[in-house]
This record gives sequence, C-alpha cells and structure tokens, in this order.
Amino acid sequence: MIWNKQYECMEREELLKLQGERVKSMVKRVYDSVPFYRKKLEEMGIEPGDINTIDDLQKLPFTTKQDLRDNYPFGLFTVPQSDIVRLHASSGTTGKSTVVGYTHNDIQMWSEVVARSLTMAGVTKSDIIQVAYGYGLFTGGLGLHYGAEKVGASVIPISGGNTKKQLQLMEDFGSTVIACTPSYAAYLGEALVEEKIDRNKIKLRAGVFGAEPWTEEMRSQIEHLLGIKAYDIYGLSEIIGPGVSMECHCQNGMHIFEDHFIPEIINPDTGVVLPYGELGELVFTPATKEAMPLIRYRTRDLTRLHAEPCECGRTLVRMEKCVGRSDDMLIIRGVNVFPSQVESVLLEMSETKPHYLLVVDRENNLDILEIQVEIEEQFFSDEIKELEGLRKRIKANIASLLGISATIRLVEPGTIERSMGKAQRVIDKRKLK
Ligand code: DLL
Repeated sequence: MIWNKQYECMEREELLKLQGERVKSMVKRVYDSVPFYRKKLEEMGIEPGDINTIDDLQKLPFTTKQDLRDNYPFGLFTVPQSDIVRLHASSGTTGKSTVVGYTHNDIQMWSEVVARSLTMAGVTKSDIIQVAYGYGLFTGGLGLHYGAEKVGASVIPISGGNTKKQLQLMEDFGSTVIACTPSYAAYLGEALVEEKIDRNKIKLRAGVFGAEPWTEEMRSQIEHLLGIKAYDIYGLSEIIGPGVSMECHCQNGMHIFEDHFIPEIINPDTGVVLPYGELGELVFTPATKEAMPLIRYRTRDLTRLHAEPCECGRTLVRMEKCVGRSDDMLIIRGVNVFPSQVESVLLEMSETKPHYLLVVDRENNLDILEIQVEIEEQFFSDEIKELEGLRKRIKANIASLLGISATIRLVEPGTIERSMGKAQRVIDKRKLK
C-alpha cells in the first residue's frame, strides 16, 4: 500500500506554499535550459525572479500541443539526452506525434503516483493485476506496470488484445484486478459470457479504467458485466502518463496529485482562470518533472474541480469525470454534442449494449447524425414492432436531452468494431469532404 499521507493529506496553505516553491524552481530550470521557454518568457518580460508564490503562476504563458510539435522531438527537454532513461510518444491523429522523456527520478515519481492511485482502488501486495493497457510508446501499459510493482502486487504484463488469452490467464492465474480502457473492459465482460467461462472461477474484484472518457452508465454496465468495482484513472503523456489523478473508494471525483501536477481550470476561449466548481479546460503544470516540465499545459479536457474535503481523508482537489476533449466536441446543426452525452442516454436503457458509434455527415448542406447502437441479443430477436418502439424511445431521449434529432440504427450484437485500446466512437465524414 502506498498512501503518501504527508502530501495527500496536507493542509491547503502548506500545499500552496510547496507548489509555489516547486513552480519557482521549475521556471528557473526551464528558463536556463530550454530556448523555447526563455524566448517566450523574455518576450513577455518575465524573469524567473518574478515567480515567487503559486499566485504568480497566472503570470506565466500557456504551453500547447502545437508547442510540443514545433519542438519535435526533444526541443523541450531540460536535461542532456544521456540523462533520459525512457521515451514515450502519443499517437496523435494528425501531424507528428508528441514525444515525452523521463529521467530516472521521473520514472520513480511516476511509479509513486501510480502506486498511490492503485492504493486508492484498494490494491495491495496480495493482488494479482492484469495490465491490459497497451505496452509500448503509449504510457498506459508501462505506467501501470511500474506503479503496480511499487505496490508489490504480482503483475501480469499481458498488454492489450488477445482476448481469449486475457480470459484464460484471468481464470488460471486468478487475477484480482484488471487495468485497461473502459471500452476494452466492456468487451472483456462480453467475451466472458461468450466463452462460457464459469464466473465462480474468476476472482476479479476491481478494475482501473481510463485513457478515454466514460460515463457513470458505462461504469454500471462494466461493473455488472465483470462483477467488480470500477475505478476511474486519468492522465496524459505530456504530464506523466496515467496517475495524474485517480478515484478513491468514495468515488466522488478523481484526486489530483497536486504536489506534482498543479491544476487550473480556464475558460478555453479567453484563457481566464475559473473558480472551483466551474466547467472549463483543465491545465496542468507538472512542476517536479525533471526531463520535460511544462508551464501551464493546456490539456483540452473539459471538467470541473472541487476542493471540499473528501471522506477518505485526502485533501487533494478532485476533478469530475471528463465530459470530453474540446476537440472531440461535435457541432451538429449548431448544437454542441459530446459523445459522452450520447453514451449516457444510450446506456441508461437496459436494452442497449456499451458499444455504439456516431456517424456524422452532411447532406444538402445540413448536418446529419446517425447513431448506431448494439442491443442485447434477447431484444434483437423480439418482434419488429417492439424494436421500432425501442428505436423511437432512443430517438426521443436523444432529442429531449441533447436537443438534436438523430437517426437511430439498431444493430446486431457484435456488429460494431471492438477496441483493444482507446475506442473510436465517432466517424465524422464531414471532415473527409
Ligand atoms: O491516455 C494515459 C493514460 C493511460 C491514462 C492509462 C489513464 C490510463 P494519452 O494517450 O496521452 O495518455 O491520452 C491522454 O486521454 O488528455 C484525455 O483526453 C484522455 N483520458 C485519459 N484518461 C482519461 C479518463 C493516456 N480517465 C488523453 N477519462 C487525455 C477521460 C481520459 N479521458
């Protein structure tokens, strides 16, 4: 068990002081060693000596994904290549991937925050954890791996995919915890039934799911399918990887490890910092990173922060489940729609399975949305009349909750492509035109 009470239960005043000291020393480091940051700060007339307390953070400029691309591959590193012990890269759908580097100390810090995260899900050295996030350039697999080893759990580094083998090892090795994307967890749950595996032989009790947005409705479905308690873990490669924040047993938002990653919520249009409780874009300053600390990195993830104390005893702020990324937001006939909103509507209905796809297109200059949704086998074999009733109910719920009209296509179980990693929930054909 790794519960670092010194930092996780720190008095707010003390934590803010610590954050101030950490930002101050980090700004001096990047100013001295990263030409990009020196230039940017000089242009704004800021010197490292101007940054003394955490309140001064707001004087500093933002860093964006484009800045990482412009400095591809190693331009933002603060240390010589000989001090880098690991490189990861995020795939990125457009342009060059973004590269991140880690020193030995960075890997230690990362392992600790993931270990703290797993501790929140009750993971101890007695657990057997199946790490089914992808290993490789993606941070999920190795991130969870090192954290689980630090806790002392027995790690099965199976990586993503190979579903039959996942189930076989789950049964034979007696995995008690599974770590993967929520979409893959839903698929594993389904495969368990298809393979007719005796549920009594499965010892799973908890899941550590993240890397993509997922709703409370998805959580209920996964918990039901796998017979476990499902926890949300958040992170991004630019900041460290998984383990930036995690839900404790109270499941009242994800605690951010603020001693390392300093969060802010901003208005994405104006860059103005918003108070706790307001919805906006999450910004992080990973102040203790050695190889690649960033100043006010804009994540594009939309959420809210809450600072009220949590029953678990941790004083760290909590972030709500992400609504989605600002770049995943669809604008359909002028209405803003997040795939996660569609997911909540669909999965609230017992007839639907957690597999769906949004196809957006344009016809006669008008946006059209088709939602393909898989339904449970027993309902699919029902009479046409009943299927039609279900289709109409989904359409009405989408219209009343999201304010858009969509074509609903009910598809047979197994039709929508399953994802072993991050699910693709949207095909926007308008972009291809
Ligand atoms: O997805 C790191 C990770 C691995 C997190 C395993 C959790 C578990 P990237 O590939 O850089 O890193 O993608 C980061 O994924 O900005 C969010 O948009 C999204 N994301 C990550 N975790 C969550 C989550 C990893 N729990 C991007 N809920 C982030 C919603 C998430 N979105």
